[in-house]
Amino acid sequence: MEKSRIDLPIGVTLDRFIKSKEVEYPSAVGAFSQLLRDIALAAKVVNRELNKAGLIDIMGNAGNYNTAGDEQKKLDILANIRFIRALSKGGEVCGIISEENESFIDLENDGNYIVAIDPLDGSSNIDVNVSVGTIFSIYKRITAVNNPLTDADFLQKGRLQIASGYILYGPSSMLVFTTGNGVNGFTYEPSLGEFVLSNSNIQCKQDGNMYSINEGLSNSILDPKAKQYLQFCKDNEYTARYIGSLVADFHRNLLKGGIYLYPATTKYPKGKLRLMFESNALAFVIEQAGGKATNGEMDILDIQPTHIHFTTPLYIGSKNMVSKLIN
Ligand code: P6P
Repeated sequence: MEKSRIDLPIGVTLDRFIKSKEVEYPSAVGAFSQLLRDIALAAKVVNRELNKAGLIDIMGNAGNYNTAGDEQKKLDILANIRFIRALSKGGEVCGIISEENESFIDLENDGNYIVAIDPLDGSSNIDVNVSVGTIFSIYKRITAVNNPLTDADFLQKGRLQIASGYILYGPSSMLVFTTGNGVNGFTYEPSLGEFVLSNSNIQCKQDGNMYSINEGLSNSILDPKAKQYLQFCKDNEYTARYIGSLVADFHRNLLKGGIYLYPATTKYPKGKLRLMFESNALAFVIEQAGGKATNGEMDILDIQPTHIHFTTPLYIGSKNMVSKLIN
């Protein structure tokens, strides 16, 4: 039976939106709703710290590197702590993987949900006050309750996500997520301390003329399809827009139409972007909004990860633009 879809008015709070979705999914238990609230709470805390980062000593490098070899910023570590603490407290989450942690975290509880998170993506931009983001995926646990978690709980295909989304910390901060029934965007209203529905049922334009790629990589691209498509964009005088923060580039392309490309290169022959912490979450969102996400050979959501820091080439955005690149 078609689920009765409740369309809520712009301006409704995230809490009321989540409550209304519980009504739409009678089988939904409150735990999942509480998990979304926990993510939103951590986002508010990180947003507050980012807004005053220039005034207290939390800018700059932390002096170490994460598993992927990225230099960690102090705010990377701070955001990681905030989200892991928020997700650990509620009891709904039994396991976490983070871009900032080498291996998985087993919270040793009877929670039903697994969370994969990139606590602060694009952090190289923080010190120059450019938008950054948090990216998250939510999966169901595989291992039966009261058993220790295994790699299988975390190495799930993106197609198995039950929810995913991102927080964009920009001129205004937004939470955009899907639970598999469309994509909705909430703008943070600091005076209320609330995320408020601002973009209902977001649909990605099937076509566009904006492309996002690090042009400096042009000569080191390994994928001929990506090289040909890049030339096609230039021959057709498309607009190049590359912020260096995936969440910011993705969000603009989601709302205006466009494509983001990070192909395999001589420096990153398997691709730079992480499947579990960046690509899967955004691929679920873009597909729910009518767009497409691929590694050039297959849909991102169908890739089977072999380790939690698995990387992949990523082409994501307007369906016709991505289809043109791969065909
Ligand atoms: P490059 C940030 O490290 C990130 O993961 C994405 O947010 C961003 O789009 C990309 O890498 C930037 O990579 O090689 O262009 O600096």
